[in-house]
Amino acid sequence: MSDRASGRADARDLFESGVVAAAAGVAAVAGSYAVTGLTPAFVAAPVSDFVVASTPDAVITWSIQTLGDVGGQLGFLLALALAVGGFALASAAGAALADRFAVPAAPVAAVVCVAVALALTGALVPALAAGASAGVVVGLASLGRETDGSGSVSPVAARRRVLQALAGAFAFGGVGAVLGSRKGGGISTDDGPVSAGVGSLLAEADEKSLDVDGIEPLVSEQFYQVDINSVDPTVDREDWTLSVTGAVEEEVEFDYDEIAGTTGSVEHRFVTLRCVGERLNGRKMDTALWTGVPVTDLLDSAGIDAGENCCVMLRAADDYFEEFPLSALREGFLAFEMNGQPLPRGHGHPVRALIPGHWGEINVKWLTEIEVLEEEAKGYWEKRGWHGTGPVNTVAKLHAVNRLEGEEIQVGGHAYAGTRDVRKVEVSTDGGETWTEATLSDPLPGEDVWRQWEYTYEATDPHEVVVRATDGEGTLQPKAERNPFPSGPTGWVAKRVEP
Ligand SMILES: Nc1nc2c(c(=O)[nH]1)N[C@H]1C(S)=C(S)[C@@H](COP(=O)(O)O)O[C@H]1N2
Ligand SMILES: [Mo]
Repeated sequence: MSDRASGRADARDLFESGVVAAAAGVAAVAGSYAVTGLTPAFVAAPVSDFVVASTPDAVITWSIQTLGDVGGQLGFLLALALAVGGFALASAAGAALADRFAVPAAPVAAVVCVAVALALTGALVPALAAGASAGVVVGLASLGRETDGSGSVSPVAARRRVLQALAGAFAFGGVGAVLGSRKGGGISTDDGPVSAGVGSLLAEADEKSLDVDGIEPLVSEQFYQVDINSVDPTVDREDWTLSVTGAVEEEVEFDYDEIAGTTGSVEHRFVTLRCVGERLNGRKMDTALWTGVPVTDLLDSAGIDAGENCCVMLRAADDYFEEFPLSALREGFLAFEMNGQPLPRGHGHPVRALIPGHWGEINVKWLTEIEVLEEEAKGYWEKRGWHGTGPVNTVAKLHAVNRLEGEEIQVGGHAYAGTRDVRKVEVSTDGGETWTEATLSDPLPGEDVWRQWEYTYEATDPHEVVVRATDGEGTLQPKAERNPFPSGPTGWVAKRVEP
């Protein structure tokens, strides 16, 4: 064989091996996902944590403000790609090793992939699935591996190897995606029956909801979700504990039954949450009916002298932590049900904190520890420059513009001012020159609940609609426009309407 020809054959070998390795990488990630779904045992989960941890804070802040949820999705795609690349390298290394010792490539590639997966997640069964899937793809590809006598694979056989490997990757990818997407992390999301107390409160919310197309009812149908990680922790109710530590007379620990079983103090509360990082007219503001217990009793049993302690640090199973005043926690609530169902995994199963009137970020999910502090410290987001531990800003959102009969136009949305409540919402249909009061939904029981607003008028020419809320203390929502970073968006929502 000429040098040129053998050079070409080498290049072809390299290309083939690359494709086979990439296919094995896809199969490994898919095989793991098939067993784990989107849980921490999925091989891409630690890779995703690593991507988040290595992204500069300024990039994350920029992404939150300009890309919104898409930023997190892009980050997770990057993590998936890195995981596929990592397992491609692992199976290529396995194949090279096998080649050197003249043993079959598939089992060696499988073993190397199992080792890598184990090192990433520590979970044996998904690691075995990742390794087996990669091994099968490498094995499929070597079925076509006859050589042409010179040590090189013939072009036809090479093409067959590549096609077999790709077919394997597609098959594993497809089956893995389907199987994995059915796993919910062990917490059932089926709607079971709700207690009588919850049922009548939900019915009340339904009745009080305004009849406006295009806005959420008073109890949200789709509750937003914000997490520091792409993959939520899976915390078992039976294994979960909550400890009260730090500057206390005696550290105490509670298990789930001790929290949820204290039937005497169980309450249902309507509570609205809003994320400090959302856009002014964004959708990260929602309301649910939560069932739980007041925090004060737990604090009292640990013995805290409120006078001497400034604040608390709440810690969670996803390594999230937020600090805020002890006085705010004293008003707080530990929720274990949402709209009459066990707290869903994405919202903090089994127990989360709800702190009245404050930005969403201190409403810590998957809560594991309440540490009482004598000196102030910074939480996860405050270390990154945010100021999101305080009370929410007042806002009126404009989410619906409906054309009714004739020249009638209906606009509507939600207004929220935390524990200050909403006194009125005003609408201008001439760009802010004149204002009219909108109809507000009747208040729901609770101290930290949004309202809906609605306004119907007639118009034939294009115009600008502006809305603004006034809180229960009589303070008008500030007009000055500010970005979400660092302490939440401000301004009045305005929208051009063309009848
Ligand atoms: N453990 C934990 N708690 C958390 C978060 C988190 O990433 N981890 N995100 C916080 C933020 S920024 C917000 S806005 C709310 C959102 O709650 P939700 O996802 O139930 O809507 O949860 C807060 N609690
Ligand atoms: Mo948030």
